[in-house]
Amino acid sequence: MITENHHLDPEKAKEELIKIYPTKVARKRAQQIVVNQVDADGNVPEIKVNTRTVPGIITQRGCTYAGCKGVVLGPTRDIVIITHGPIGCGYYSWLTRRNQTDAGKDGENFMVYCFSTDMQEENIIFGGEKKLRQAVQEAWDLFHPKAISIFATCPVGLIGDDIHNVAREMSEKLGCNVFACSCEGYKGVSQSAGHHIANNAVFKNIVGLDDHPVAGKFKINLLGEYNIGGDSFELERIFKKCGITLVTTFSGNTTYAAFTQSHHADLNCVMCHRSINYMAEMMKTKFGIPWLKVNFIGAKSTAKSLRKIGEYFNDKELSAQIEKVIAEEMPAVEKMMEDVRSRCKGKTAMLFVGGSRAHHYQDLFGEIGIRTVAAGYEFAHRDDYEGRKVLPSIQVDADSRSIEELTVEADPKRFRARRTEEELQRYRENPDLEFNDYHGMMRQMESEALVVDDISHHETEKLIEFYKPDIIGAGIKEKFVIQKSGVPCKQLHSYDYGGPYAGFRGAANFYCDIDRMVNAQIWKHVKAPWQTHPELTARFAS
Ligand code: CFM
Repeated sequence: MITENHHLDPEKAKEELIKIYPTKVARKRAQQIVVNQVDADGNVPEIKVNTRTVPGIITQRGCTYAGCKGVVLGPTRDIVIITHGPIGCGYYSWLTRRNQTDAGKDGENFMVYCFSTDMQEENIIFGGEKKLRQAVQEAWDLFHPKAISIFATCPVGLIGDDIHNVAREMSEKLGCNVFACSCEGYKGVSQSAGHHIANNAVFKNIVGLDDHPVAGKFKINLLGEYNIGGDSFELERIFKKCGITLVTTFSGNTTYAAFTQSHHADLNCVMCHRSINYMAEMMKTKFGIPWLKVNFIGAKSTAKSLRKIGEYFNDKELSAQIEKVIAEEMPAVEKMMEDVRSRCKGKTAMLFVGGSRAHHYQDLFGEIGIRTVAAGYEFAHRDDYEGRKVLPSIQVDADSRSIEELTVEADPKRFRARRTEEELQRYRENPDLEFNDYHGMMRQMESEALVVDDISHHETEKLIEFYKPDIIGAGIKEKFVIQKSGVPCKQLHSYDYGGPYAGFRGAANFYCDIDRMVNAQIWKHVKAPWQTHPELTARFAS
């Protein structure tokens, strides 16, 4: 059933979103909200992104510390993670992201702990390095971990504690790999800066430390998969069944030791391009490992991604096994897909999430006939929207410039070209493969869909009024505002305690969860407080 809403003019929607803003703000937002147009060559309009949020606007974004400590390094179980700062940053980022892990054979899992230097006023005034040294020592004495990482919070950068020097000193003293990240919350415009800082830290301090050969055939790393709700568990199951050797994931359900061996892989598969593309590029330059963009969100997408891997390795046996696995897994998922689609077809979704899921989940919704009418990222860059081909034309501003760009060169001993020039050429000619490339979200979205970067609270409300979508995928900060408007909200960060949603079984889980949400009658009866009590309505004075 297609409702009349679908004929609404997206330009009108855009106007609605920004008309309340002061002129300067409206002008800025107008460049960050784009009506999608895909031409025959796959070109899409330019969108302005990765810029500072206007103060006062309620944004979905997080901070640089969150992207570094929480997102990229947090999911690795056996690295002790010390937050250097006042207790709040550590405490409120403790176990709030659902990156799951195995206990591990050695039982070394520090993810359940919250390590913080708990800086007090005295440390802010006289410096916190002494306290940080003590904290590292204490962590070492208690756990003897393989590595300890230190994460700076805002005050640390402001008072100028030299955390890298402390890390060096303690590394020598303890004989343990101690390293630090200058990921002060204010360092970038969002958590995206933190991803880059974490990529640099892991690459500089861990990747390539263990040269012992890794056993197994068809060795890959999975980059940008963080085991939210157990996604990595499902993907590990599938890889194993296909006979693909997973050296490490960056960084869901993995270990320090696996990172140290990651340079033995022959292919890097990139799931979340935003958070980990730096690592893929650096490993390509230093070790000669090419990368492919994959998406394991959606059953058909999973099959497609497995086939991409098969094509890269160009091995008959592997390809046959991949086909066998797909043939075994698909019927059950497809049966459920058809059933759920019969109840969801024609419904609409809006997705506003992070830096990759607003794209990936469109596949999953599409499989059950739900169209994405509007979508956007919180903190992605133009390449995530428009594809990597725009990289040369991205202007580097002051905010991006404050993040270190590592100079990486081919390792004189360990660089190994994985494929011949001929093979590389063949891969490049196949656009479907996305070989060392990512086409971005907009190219896959339909023309006329609305693309909104760094959406605000006000704009979310306006979009709901305008499109009346059947479901919105977003996060905890938005969830209850959306639901009070009578629209179900699926949390696509934490999965609302559900999941896994990746791979074949994950897709089936997702279909069921969405079926239950969009077909529940309860949402039609929800009245927001301001609908029943109009005196609660407020207006901006600008
Ligand atoms: Fe990548 Fe992520 Fe995402 Fe992300 Fe995140 Fe996340 Fe996300 Mo929340 S790494 S960009 S910083 S896929 S925590 S697992 S869900 S915003 S869309």
